[in-house]
Amino acid sequence: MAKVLTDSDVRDYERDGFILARGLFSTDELQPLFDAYRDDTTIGGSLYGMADKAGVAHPINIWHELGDDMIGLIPRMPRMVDATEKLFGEPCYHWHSKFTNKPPGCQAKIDWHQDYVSWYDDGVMFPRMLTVAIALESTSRASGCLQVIPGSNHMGLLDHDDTKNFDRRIDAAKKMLGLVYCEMEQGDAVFFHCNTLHGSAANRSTSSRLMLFTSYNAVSNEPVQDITGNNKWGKFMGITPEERKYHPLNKVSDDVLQKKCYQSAFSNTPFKQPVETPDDGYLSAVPLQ
Ligand SMILES: O=C(O)CCC(=O)C(=O)O
Repeated sequence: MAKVLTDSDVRDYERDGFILARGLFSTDELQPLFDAYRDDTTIGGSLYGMADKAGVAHPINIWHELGDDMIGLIPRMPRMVDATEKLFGEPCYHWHSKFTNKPPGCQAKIDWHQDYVSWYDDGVMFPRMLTVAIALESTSRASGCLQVIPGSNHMGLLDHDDTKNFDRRIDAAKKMLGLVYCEMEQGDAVFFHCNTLHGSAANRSTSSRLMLFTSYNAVSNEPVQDITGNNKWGKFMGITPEERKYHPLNKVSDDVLQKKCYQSAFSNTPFKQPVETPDDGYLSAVPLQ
């Protein structure tokens, strides 16, 4: 097992709802992915926009199937999977992954939210899910780094649709619990619980802010198929209830990036497209230029 997290890290994660894993990947491992993204700005034409509450979009690409290109290998590497399983205390499977980018000067914010609000709607019973956010380049407060509210994982699932009180709760949570700006170097990562409140601000810098997010579910927590809600976010991401079911995660060796055991960065991955856009503005899929 790749020794990424210690028992004390697990305790910190349980208390704070996140753990910062500095240098989870090396620059040598990730730079080819960053270069490929920068060289193909449409990502094979798959880019679409996710708008914030103000209707301003930032580019995202989502995938579910994990193949043998870089973005199919990363979610299957022991340092990701073993660490997640140590935090869960049980086996996990891949839920989905995505790039989120904020080009230089991008005014889009990621509004405060808990990821579990969307996965609850997919029919998941327990918040035994997490995301690993990997910095593909350095990210600062100026470029709109990820922000988390430590300890908010203990608040339970908030009603995101009760917007007035939701905003008040966020303000109160910030006052009571504080706010952490996850400024990171390329290769650093944050593991965060699906009920941890998080978001990010506009990019006021002259650099982009490219991140890779991989989410996992505990194997015991497969969605219950007849309570899939309206699968609103699943439709937005183009992921079907069938794809949300447990499927084995075929781990690869931890040196696959180092040894460049891939043909391409992402050209073998079938990216998803929204099949339906919910009418609440902040989830609308905005086509990008
Ligand atoms: O890119 C970010 O800053 C956050 C993204 C995020 O929270 C999400 O996609 O759920």
